[in-house]
Amino acid sequence: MKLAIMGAMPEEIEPLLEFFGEYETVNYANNKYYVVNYKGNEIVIAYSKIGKVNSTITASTMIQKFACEKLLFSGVAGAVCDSLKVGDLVVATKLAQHDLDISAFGHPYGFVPEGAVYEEADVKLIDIAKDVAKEKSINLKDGIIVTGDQFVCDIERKNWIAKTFEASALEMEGASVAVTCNALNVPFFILRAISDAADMDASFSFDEFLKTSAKISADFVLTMVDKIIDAENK
Ligand code: 4EZ
Repeated sequence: MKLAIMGAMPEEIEPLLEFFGEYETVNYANNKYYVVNYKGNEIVIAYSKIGKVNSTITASTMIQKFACEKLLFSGVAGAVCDSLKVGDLVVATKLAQHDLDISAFGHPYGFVPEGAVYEEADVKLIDIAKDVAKEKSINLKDGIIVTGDQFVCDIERKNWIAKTFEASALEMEGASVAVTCNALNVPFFILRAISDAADMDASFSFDEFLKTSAKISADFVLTMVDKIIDAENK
């Protein structure tokens, strides 16, 4: 089978490339796609660059050009609930765009006509993640992850987002990847390790913990890959 694993920043996919070691590099649409052969399966790895537009291009390319049948996202996020601390893993049950706003017309935040506020992630992939977490005694939380084209480092904005979307964490790519995958009928999974608390210290915390948290997320996704392949070949 063909599997996509994406991140937004180089740091988010470096542990993956290091693990697989050998890959072919394909240049396409202003980006690089790293193609790995793993146990007879093709795994396409890429970092999209930050934000909703870039992540949409990458997810779409992985599906439409590289024919990936499932997509996993690995990266870091800001926590917007008290129970998530730096280094904690959170998997998205569903995702929304917190900066999408046509509320002037009476629509809910995150909604546009013919769309939906929330995009749901694949339940089977979430179940595989929960199995992995249980086996390895890793504390994996699930929750709503929200996405917008802004690095949130303001307590008022953070609290508004948390309340409006019942969110656990926020970042800048998940919901756009979700919209893309659901439109193209490709099961997806969004995992994030916390790097900061989206408050006034967020940029410092992010700089300090980007690498370590990105590795926590990437390592977890790697442990899922074998299980996903096994489930596929059953
Ligand atoms: C976006 N990513 C941050 C990119 C920051 C700096 C050069 C995750 C993230 C995030 N996004 C971690 N913490 C965040 C926060 N507080 N707000 C938004 O996906 C680029």
